[in-house]
Formats: sequence, structure tokens, C-alpha cells
Amino acid sequence: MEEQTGKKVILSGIQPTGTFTLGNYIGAVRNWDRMQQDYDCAYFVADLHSLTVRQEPGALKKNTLEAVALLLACGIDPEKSLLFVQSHVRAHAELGWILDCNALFGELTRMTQFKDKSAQHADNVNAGLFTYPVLMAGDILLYQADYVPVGADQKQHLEFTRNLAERFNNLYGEVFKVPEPYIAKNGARVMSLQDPTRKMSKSDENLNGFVSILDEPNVIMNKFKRAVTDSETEVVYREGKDGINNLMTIYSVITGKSYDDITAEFAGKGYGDFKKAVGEVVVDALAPIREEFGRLIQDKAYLEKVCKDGAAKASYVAEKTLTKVKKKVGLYIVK
Ligand code: AQP
Repeated sequence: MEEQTGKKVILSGIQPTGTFTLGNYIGAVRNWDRMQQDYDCAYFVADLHSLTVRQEPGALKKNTLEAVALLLACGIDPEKSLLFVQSHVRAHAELGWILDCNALFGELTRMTQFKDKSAQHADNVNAGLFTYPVLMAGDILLYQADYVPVGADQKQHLEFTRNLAERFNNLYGEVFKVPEPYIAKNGARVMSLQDPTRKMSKSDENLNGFVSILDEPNVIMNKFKRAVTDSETEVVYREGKDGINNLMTIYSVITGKSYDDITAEFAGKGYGDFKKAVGEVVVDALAPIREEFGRLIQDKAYLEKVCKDGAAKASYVAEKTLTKVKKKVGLYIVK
């Protein structure tokens, strides 16, 4: 990728585990659109990753095509960026296996996400959940990414990727670029509207906890109206005011206003007015996406073409790396 444009390569993925939330949008996809100007970007729908948690097959299939449509509706341009579904590029699974054989059991057992997720899904602690960071390392290394946008929850996995890439390069000779974390300027962590100590998640069972980017305006307004706050009245960003802090973060990211400006704007007004204002800016920000998604999802032929073209372009890049890897480890290649 970089070879053609000289730009640095950024890679990011999103799981098709449901409609994206306002958290996915503010914390990730909104920035992905902006990064297309300055970087060569590779964005993928991480369907193989989502299999680590039991999925209903029909829903997974539907969510995957919807995720492609959502990414397009959020401004990802398949002419500028690689946009593909992970399972359509076989190199991910293949490199995953080769890297599995170079990842250590001990280092994988230290991954906090594995510990958390295996506690959450105690009835299905599968091997994929354990080796998830290895598949993720392969996703990144296949495209020789310079940067990977990471939230706090993924820092440990990126560190693991860097270690694995260095170990592989030392053992077999330079193949992989060692990626750096990318901290987005406008990135923010959005918390659940019902429990602002937990992050907003698309698989939250409490539907009032998250705003889906396709929610109708009245649904969005109601969710903000019900958002958990505190017993005070002042709109101010302060420790201990998790609910208000979260609403201020959302309002600030969308409007570009500072926390001080927001406090001044709502001085003397109650939380009710503030929640209404947050709801309104969210409705306005999401309206064009919902409209564009509505149009795109009707056009299955176009979405399938985007997937096919994306898979072909991504496979071309990924296969180059995979072939080098295969040669390095001594797999016998016939042309
Ligand atoms: N609440 C959030 N605030 C900011 N960023 C967030 N992201 C997710 N939730 C928030 C970012 O979105 C990208 C894609 O995430 P993902 O779908 O691959 O997985 P996730 O982080 O596990 O997201 P969810 O919504 O919580 O999914 P489920 O419920 O399926 O586990 C990532 O860049 C992530 O940081």
C-alpha cells in the first residue's frame, strides 16, 4: 500500500456483532473517515473475530453486510481505502495459524481481555478466544501497518503484536513492519447511558444503555432523557460525576465545544435541558448516516461488489506478505 502512495498505513477493524453504537462511531469510525486524507487506510469487518463469542448464524450474516453498509454510510470510501470483510481474505486465517505456532502459551494467558471474556462467557471458553490476539496480530502484520488506532482495552494486544513481529523477524529475517499505536486526536471513550462506569457496548442487554447509530430520533431523545446522572444540578466535568462527564464528552466531541463552554452554556439550567441538547446534537449528527444507510442497504448488488472488489484488493496486498512468511518458515511453495 505504502509503496504506491508514500503515505503511512493505518489498519482498523470492527466486529459485526450488531449495529454500531454511538461509542463505536465517536471512538472509532468517525475518525476513520478523517484519517483517509492523510493515510493509506485498511478497514475491515472482523467477522472471524466475532466467532470467538457464540453468534446466531443468520444474525452474523445480516450484521456483516450491514456493517459494510454502515462503514460506507459513515464515509469510508472504497476508492481511497481498502474496505473488506476479514473472512473474504484467506490470508488472515492462514497467517493466524503460522503465528499461532510462534506465539507462546504463557504470554496469551496474561491477556486481560481473555481473562475478562472467559469469565463473561464461562460456558464457551473456546481456543479462538484464547488465540484472538494472534489472529489480530496477523490482521495488522499482513498489511504492514505503521499505525493501529487502539483504545485502552486493545493496548496489550498491540504490544503482543509488536513482540510477536519482532520475535518472528529475529528468528526468520525481516518480514513484518512493527506497528505503533495511534492515538486519535478526537478519540473518546463513550460510556453506557445506564451505567456510566462501563463502556457503551453494542451487545449490552440493556437497550437503554447504548444509542445505535440507526436509532430513530425519538428513540435517541428518550435514551438521553433516561440517562443516569447524579443528584446534583450543575453541568460540570468533575470526578464522581460519571454520567454527566459522559454526556459532556459526547456533546463536546460532536459540537467541538470545550467543557468550560458547555458549563457556561448550561449555567442555571437543569440536567433536563442539557440531556435534551445532547440528544438533539446526536440526532443531527446521525441523521445523514441513517439516511445513507437506508439507501445503501437496499442496494445489495452494490454492497456485494464493494465486498468482492475489497477482497480482491486486500488479498493482493495480504498475499504478498503471506508468501514472504511462507518462504521464510520453509513451507514448500509451488507456483
Ligand atoms: N464505548 C466506546 N467508546 C469509544 N470507542 C469504542 N469502541 C467500541 N466501543 C466504544 C471502538 O470501536 C471499535 C470497534 O469495536 P469492536 O466492535 O471491534 O469491538 P468492541 O470494542 O468490543 O465494541 P463493542 O461495541 O463493545 O462490541 P461488543 O459488544 O460486541 O463487544 C474499536 O476501535 C473500539 O475501541
